[in-house]
Amino acid sequence: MTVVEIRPGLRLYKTALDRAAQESLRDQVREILRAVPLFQPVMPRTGKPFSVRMSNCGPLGWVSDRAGYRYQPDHPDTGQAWPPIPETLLRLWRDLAAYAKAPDACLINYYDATAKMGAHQDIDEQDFNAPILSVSLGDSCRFRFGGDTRGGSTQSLILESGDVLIFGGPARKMFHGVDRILPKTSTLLDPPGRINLTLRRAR
Ligand code: MD3
Ligand code: FE
Repeated sequence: MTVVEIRPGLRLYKTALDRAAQESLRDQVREILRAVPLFQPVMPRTGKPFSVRMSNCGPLGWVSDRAGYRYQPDHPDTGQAWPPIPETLLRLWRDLAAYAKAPDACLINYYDATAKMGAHQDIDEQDFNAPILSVSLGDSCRFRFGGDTRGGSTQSLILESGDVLIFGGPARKMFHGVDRILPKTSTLLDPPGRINLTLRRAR
């Protein structure tokens, strides 16, 4: 594992998870998704669907529907409580995030080859002192990030399967998104695509 400080508060751990650890985490996510299947979030007010499908684990999960963005304890379609966060992820948080409190939310994003995520800030949480930890599995993507206002200069980097990114301190409220998935760059997932797991403190 090699660590790169991209900018203050933004650290990239290349291959924090080796292939065996990625396979194990993939299998745990597959089990979680049997209990709480991917749902199709839509934009508040307009109802326009996201191209990314989502689910969650942990005490709270992030959802988006016509009523707005929020954290809630259960699946928006079935009412099923979110399953616990896998131990592998909690260990990454303990080892890399350097934050006293455990995460209370883990968003699971699934991207097929055509999915992307527009530039946004993560500001639905109550505790901005807590960092956010993100784990990538499957196909690589081009991740884009900028400053704390929309429309300034941006940088991009390629995230690969097993990479972990941590956003804290001055990087916590930066704009970011996923430009595109790079198809056929990984054999980890079947069906192919990319899974991103994001650990947060919502409350
Ligand atoms: C920077 N997910 O779920 S992960 C998200 O790859 C999200 O699925 C992207 O943005 C994905 O909200 C990017 C990296 C990430 C996550 C949270 C952040 C970057 C962040 C919070 C603050 C700043
Ligand atoms: Fe985000």
